[in-house]
Amino acid sequence: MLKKTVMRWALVVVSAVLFGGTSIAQSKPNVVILATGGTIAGAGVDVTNSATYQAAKVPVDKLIAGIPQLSNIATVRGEQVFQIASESFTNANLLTLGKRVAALAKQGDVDGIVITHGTDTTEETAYFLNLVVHTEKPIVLVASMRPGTAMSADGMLNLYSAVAVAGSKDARGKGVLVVMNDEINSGRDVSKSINIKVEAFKSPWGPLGMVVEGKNYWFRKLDKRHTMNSEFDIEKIDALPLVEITYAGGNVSDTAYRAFANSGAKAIIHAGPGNGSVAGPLVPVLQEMRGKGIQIIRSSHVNAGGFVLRNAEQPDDKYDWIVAHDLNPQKARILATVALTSTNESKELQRIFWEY
Ligand code: DAS
Repeated sequence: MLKKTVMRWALVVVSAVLFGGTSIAQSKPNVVILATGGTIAGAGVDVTNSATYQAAKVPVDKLIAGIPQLSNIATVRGEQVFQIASESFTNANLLTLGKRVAALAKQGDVDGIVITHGTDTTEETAYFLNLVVHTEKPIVLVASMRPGTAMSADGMLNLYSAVAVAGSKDARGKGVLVVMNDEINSGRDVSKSINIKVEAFKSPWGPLGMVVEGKNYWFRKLDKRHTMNSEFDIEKIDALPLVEITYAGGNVSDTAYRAFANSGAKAIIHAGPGNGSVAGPLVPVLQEMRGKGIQIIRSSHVNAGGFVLRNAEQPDDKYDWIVAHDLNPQKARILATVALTSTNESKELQRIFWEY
């Protein structure tokens, strides 16, 4: 009888270890939530206010207290890094946040990091961290389209899902991630594609996976260089150069380009229509800027994602211009900002735009 009991228990322990049993084999991961503000910390006057509210009001401890189920999937603690709407993010904010993330990622008692953020510039912060933080640990940005005070608020489930992904071993080494609306997107690819739906964040090449009831389902990996495989390291960056974006459509003038050049911009992202096209009268102006040592980077502001190739409609080789590949203008600004901390050589910069 005793022998049978021992055998049964041994089977239970082995199966728990092999198949991820809940109580015996697994201890909960340690996840740190860095709060920066945004709608996920927003508050409206009435439950019907899904679009009228103030961002960056609710502190991180209240966000955590609002989801007691977090303690079932991770040991969570919060830090309030900023409390701002993300359209107000500056390069200084990126540096501060990047250095805090890198420091936490080196701690043995941290298994994953969640960053609550405004939706407006999540795509920029996520790409920046993807470029400069050297860690395999999951770094997950999360936001919401509706404040927590509204009916059918999306922030609670987004934050629960983000903590689940950040605490997952199978999310390691995939680069910085953005979890929104059940999808897991790459911080490199994803951008806010519409400003009024909960299904707002899209990657032109599709999500990396899904997270449903705290479980991850992966479909692909990011091919571009990131995190551990990046040549850029936040621990060696203490200042970020000024890179500006000019938005060009019909009837474009040279006013903004000249103003940015005079303000000390090291690079100008030309957010052009179509294939990052440059209006005829603007070509000599950009050549003049390039002659002054300012890098000219052609990107496209087409909605579903541009794909700017060298020498397709503009003689980039002849003008010594750079193309932003598939990066939208705001992502091109982030990459140019980081790349210019290590080189101002056009061929090197173009290599970086192909690789990251
Ligand atoms: N202003 C927006 C921001 O902070 C609110 C939001 O959507 O998060 O990005």
